[in-house]
Amino acid sequence: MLYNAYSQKLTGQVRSRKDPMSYLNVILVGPTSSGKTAFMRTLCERMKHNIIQGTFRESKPMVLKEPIRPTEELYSVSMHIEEHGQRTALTLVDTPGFTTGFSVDHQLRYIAKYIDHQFELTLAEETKIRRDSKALDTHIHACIYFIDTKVSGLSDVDRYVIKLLGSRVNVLPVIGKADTLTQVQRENIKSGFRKEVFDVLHAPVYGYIEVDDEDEDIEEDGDEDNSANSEKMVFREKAQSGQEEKSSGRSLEGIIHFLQECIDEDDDKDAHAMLEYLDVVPFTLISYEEDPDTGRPMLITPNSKENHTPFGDLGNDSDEEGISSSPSPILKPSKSKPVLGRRYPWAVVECGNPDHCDFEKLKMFLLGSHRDMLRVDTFERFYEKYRSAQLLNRRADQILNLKTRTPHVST
Ligand SMILES: Nc1nc2c(ncn2[C@@H]2O[C@H](COP(=O)(O)OP(=O)(O)OP(=O)(O)O)[C@@H](O)[C@H]2O)c(=O)[nH]1
Ligand SMILES: [Mg+2]
Repeated sequence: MLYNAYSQKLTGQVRSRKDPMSYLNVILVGPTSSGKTAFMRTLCERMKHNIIQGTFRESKPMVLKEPIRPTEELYSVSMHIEEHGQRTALTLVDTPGFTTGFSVDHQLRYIAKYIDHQFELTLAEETKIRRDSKALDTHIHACIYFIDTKVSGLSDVDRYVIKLLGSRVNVLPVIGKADTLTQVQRENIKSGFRKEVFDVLHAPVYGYIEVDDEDEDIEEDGDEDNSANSEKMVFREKAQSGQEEKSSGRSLEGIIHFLQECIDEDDDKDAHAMLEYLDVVPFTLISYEEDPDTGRPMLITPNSKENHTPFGDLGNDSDEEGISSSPSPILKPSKSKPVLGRRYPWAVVECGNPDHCDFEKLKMFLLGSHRDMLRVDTFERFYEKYRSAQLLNRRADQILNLKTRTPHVST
């Protein structure tokens, strides 16, 4: 039972390439004003010391430099990041938030089409006689989904999003504007969401793992080799098969038990990472407070009540802290240095403080422990499904064309 079979395959692919850069493309989706754009800005700001010089690009000029306003059309920013000795070509795609009613369906279908289009590019490349060896990986590897925090459990929109997008991309649920929620409210939202997603709906979010009963028997018998067993581990998208309401399947407890077995047997590092993820999801996020005139982050020192000024521009190498370039996984920001955060009359909340929210954990998962799993999962599960569906469609079209063209010979 080798959980990390996925990442082993990927590591092989990466090593055999000349370019050691891994591509990670993340899309931000959710209701309007849930904090998507602010999160993107906070992430870019937090990583600015790790961006390899000259690699920052934006599809819409100055998009991160203006004061924040509702996003009207999809845009992206990309950069090459170096963290923990790993290089990642990171692209973040921001989307307009959806409002209730008819337009949710319309907007979601647009996002789904955008994701499918990236698969189509690969399929077109694969079917060329001469392939471009420098073709980029434009697949969307993760969808950070800002859940509706106004209801307990899942809203109708949440269900629809997870159903539609969970069959084509790894959906990572998050709770935006976590500073507006008390500790108890956060815990209720988290536990309500987890229970409904994993135990009731068995919804296809990232981390939902299903293991066939049959495979469990084989594993218990111990008469199959590890790689064979690992191949039998199945991540399934219930929504796509229309089974999301079925009450059978793996509960969160069952998934955790399965992962724990992988760890006990093989000290499997991917299973460790998945266990850590399941312990946190959905992630609470807090984004920085911006200067309303410039859009730059307010300079906030945790203990100071003095007036504050904006940080320097993205890409400037200033020494503000809280945006440390240190490779250590999660830092508690220093008490005297400026941090990215939000100031209230009674306290300062810090985006990067693990006691305040899960921002640092999400960043670490995306760029570190889950990066390769997200990529392999996208290629082996979602792209493969898209590819086979397209090829089947094409074959069906060909057969249909042949039939209509074949002259009917009467006897
Ligand atoms: N208190 C608090 N406010 C936030 C946070 N993140 C964003 N905001 C504020 O919420 C408002 C909307 O934030 P955006 O990031 O533009 O939200 P969005 O989801 O991108 O909205 P659309 O582009 O319309 O879909 C802005 O005024 C932000 O300053 C947060 O973590 N805490
Ligand atoms: Mg926005």
